[in-house]
Amino acid sequence: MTRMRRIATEEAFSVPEVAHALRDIVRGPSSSLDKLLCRGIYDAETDESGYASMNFLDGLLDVEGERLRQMDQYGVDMHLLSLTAPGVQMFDADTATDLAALANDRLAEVCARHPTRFAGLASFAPHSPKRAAREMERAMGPLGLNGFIVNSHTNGEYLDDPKYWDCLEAAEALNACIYIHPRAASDTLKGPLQDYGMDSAMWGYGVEVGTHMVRMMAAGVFDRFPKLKICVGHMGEAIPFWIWRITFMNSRAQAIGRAPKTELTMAEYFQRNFVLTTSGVEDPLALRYAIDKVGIDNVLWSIDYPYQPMEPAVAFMDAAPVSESERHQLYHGNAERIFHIAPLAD
Ligand code: 1DF
Ligand code: MN
Repeated sequence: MTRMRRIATEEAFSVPEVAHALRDIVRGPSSSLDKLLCRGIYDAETDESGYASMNFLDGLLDVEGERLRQMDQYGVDMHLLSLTAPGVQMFDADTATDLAALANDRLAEVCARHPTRFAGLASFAPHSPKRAAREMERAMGPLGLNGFIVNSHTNGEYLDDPKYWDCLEAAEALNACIYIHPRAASDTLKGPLQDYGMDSAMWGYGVEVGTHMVRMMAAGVFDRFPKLKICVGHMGEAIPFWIWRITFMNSRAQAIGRAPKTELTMAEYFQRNFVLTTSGVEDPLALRYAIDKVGIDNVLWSIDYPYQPMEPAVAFMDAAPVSESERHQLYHGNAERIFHIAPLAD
């Protein structure tokens, strides 16, 4: 008897070139809320958030050292790596396009060196959508990567905006899932999220990505791209809990002309077009609820390393109140299907 394969699906990394470019951004004039956290990670001397003391940068830049050692120690077979938030979306479109390609090259190299230990989600620059679509084809073709990552808004705009639809069209055509990961709330959303440490993972990230998801569903994006798959972390960014009310209120808004007509209900889009991962929500009741709400085929395990420690994420899923066949799907079956990861030979 071998133990169950464990594939973690929201695992962050970076490369020195992107880290340096983010340090330049935090020293520049931008007033974006992402600067708070990015200072803590990339420019420790100017940190005002306290993040610097967590020393995330070492964990992000390391893939084949300490990370792999911990994966061995805790029985984590594979990390599905993605360039950490905010990815390339704070850079101008040309820089973002170049750095996405560079990060994707590095990612493909590390996956090729360790084909059973690492898979990867490719970055792209939404603000140059035509070039992004070509990079997406390169990533799923010659680079052999496994899907895409985008860090929510780009310059305060969301993927319901048709200017980004080349990217959605490419993902759908490639049968490749887009993981919408958080970044700090856009300038137009950030106001009351800036105090008490609420800006990032405690609350702001979920507000940002949940808003993004509802915008896409309510805009009818999935009528245009019915086969598009979107993955979100953090047990669905609270949407599983809200979806009944979102559905009810959206149908009312449609009836009185406040929302566009859509072919399906919000609940139907959520069921058909979204999958979710457990990152950073190690609550057995929330897991059970999410599975019962969206179906066992649509929930995947993740750690969110290095922002969350590996050992408790494994302990959580080992002990979760699910059947053994459900645990198989959570730990690897769904990840293999959604992210084109070869199953292990029996
Ligand atoms: C944090 C959390 C940072 C997540 C992240 O990337 C991140 C954090 C900069 O705790 O500040 O990916 N997360 O996904 O929850
Ligand atoms: Mn994360």
